[in-house]
Amino acid sequence: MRIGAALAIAALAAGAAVQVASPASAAPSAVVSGGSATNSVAKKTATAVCPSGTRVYGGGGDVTGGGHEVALTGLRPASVLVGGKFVDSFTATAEEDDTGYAANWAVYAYAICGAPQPSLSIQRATITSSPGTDRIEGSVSCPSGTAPLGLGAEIGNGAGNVVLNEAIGNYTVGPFGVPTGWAAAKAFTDETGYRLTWTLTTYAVCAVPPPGLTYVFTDSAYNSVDKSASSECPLGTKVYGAGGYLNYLAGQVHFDRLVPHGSAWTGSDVDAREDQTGFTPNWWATSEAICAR
Ligand SMILES: [Ca+2]
Ligand SMILES: [Ca+2]
Ligand SMILES: [Ca+2]
Repeated sequence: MRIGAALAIAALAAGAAVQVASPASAAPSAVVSGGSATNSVAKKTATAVCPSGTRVYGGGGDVTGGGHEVALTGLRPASVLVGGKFVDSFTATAEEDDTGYAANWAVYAYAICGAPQPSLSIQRATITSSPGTDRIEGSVSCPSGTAPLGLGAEIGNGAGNVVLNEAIGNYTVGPFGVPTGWAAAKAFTDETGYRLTWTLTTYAVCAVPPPGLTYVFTDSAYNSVDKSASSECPLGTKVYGAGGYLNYLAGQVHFDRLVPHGSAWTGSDVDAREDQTGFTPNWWATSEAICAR
């Protein structure tokens, strides 16, 4: 894998003239999962660990059995060096609402993993709430020349009173014609508010743009019921990362599921739900799939 990355970097440095005879596939090579226990503990996490020699591109999380009272509150790509080798993973966290939830439920994490990508890094930024704040909007930029392959967002110290509302990213041309990679996240306090201090961390897994890099956004129906949205990658590409967005800026709708999908991992899904007491206005959900060859 290291040799493949070195060849890829050499090819980039030399421009299009260099052809690598058998380049390492840039596409994700594995989607792995991990699950929590199934019980009624109020906050649980699950971690999916990438196979040895692969790096995390992105991932997702899925709550099962959570009804309208358990929300995804953390989607976190991570990388640690163990004995000089990267051990990469994706962790999903879910929490019961502030009034609790009697039934048993579980959370699953999915990690999209593959060959090391040139200049891969995990960027993060944390914002702490001010007293009485009902929302935090966070963002991170990718290092120059790199684009987000995967996304993440995580609430700290929300104690079931704060839900994620957005984890999206893109590679867009800025005011001076320079492409910039970025990720953004939002979180909101619930219907009854929250007095304590909480945090939102935004994550982006950044790398040199792989061939065919495309950001696909798909909106659900616009109404006042639980809903899903699915994004399909262009033919010949696979999903590297998943994201989502809930258009209504309130803490009364949440992510129940935000995952890569398909037997060949060619898209992503978002399932979004209203809270325990429901939510009257119309709203929609958007899924994002970050796709490349
Ligand atoms: Ca409850
Ligand atoms: Ca509350
Ligand atoms: Ca409500």
